Amino acid sequence: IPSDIAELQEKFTTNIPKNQLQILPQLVATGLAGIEFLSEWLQQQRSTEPTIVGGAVYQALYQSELPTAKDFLDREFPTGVVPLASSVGIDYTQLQQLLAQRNFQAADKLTNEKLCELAGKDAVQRKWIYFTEVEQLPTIDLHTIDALWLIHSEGKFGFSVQREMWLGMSKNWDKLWPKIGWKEGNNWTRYPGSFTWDLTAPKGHLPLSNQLRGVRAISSLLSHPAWEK
Ligand code: UYC
Repeated sequence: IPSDIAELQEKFTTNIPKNQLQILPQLVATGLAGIEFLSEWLQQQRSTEPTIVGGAVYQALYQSELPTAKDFLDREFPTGVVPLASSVGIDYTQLQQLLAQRNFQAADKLTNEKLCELAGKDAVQRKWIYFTEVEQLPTIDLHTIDALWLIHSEGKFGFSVQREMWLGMSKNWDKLWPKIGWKEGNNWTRYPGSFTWDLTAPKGHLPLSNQLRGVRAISSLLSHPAWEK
């Protein structure tokens, strides 16, 4: 291994997450050596909880055109790095795939469908979730959905991100909306065309919660016991 590549690898291994994310594209640019190194690194992370950096490495391998990377992921991480746990037998494979493909719009729609499924048949029929149904949503499933968004967005998206921002603004919705790009001045962002369906979006932008029926549902969701540490 050329010494500059070895140095990048060493830097990646020893650095804090923020710097690891910065080094990642340079490692990928080193080609096969970088891909093999990152595969091994990801394999070693198996024993720990999934992390933002782990998600970014998975994503880098997923997006690389190299068959080595594809074979590795198919073999070792066929459903990604987040365990797809559900306490009610719901399958999150498709959500994981859409997020891995960076199809954030379809993933957002599916997330809403999954929340309805979790809430029960009334919600599935109505196609939106009523605020009184939110409290009973299973914590394990909310954690899975949130971890999928978080880990496939370098920590940018997810309910837990929205919750932290909301709490940081003393639960003031009028402050939160512009911060997460849901409102600008007096104008609500129009669904779907005016939302930003990629990682250039502001922090907390996704997943969406339609505000047509008021804040009670998102308020319950961001207050769910699942997010208590
Ligand atoms: N929409 O404006 N939204 C829809 C958002 C509002 C409206 C869906 C988010 C404001 C209508 C999603 C925002 C508003 C429909 C979102 C937003 C409004 C619709 C599809 C910024 C008018 C068709 C899923 C807060 C002033 C509804 C769904 C229907 C759809 C998301 C209008 C995900 C985050 C107050 C008319 N909007 N929504 O829920 O029943 O239908 O056909 O929030």
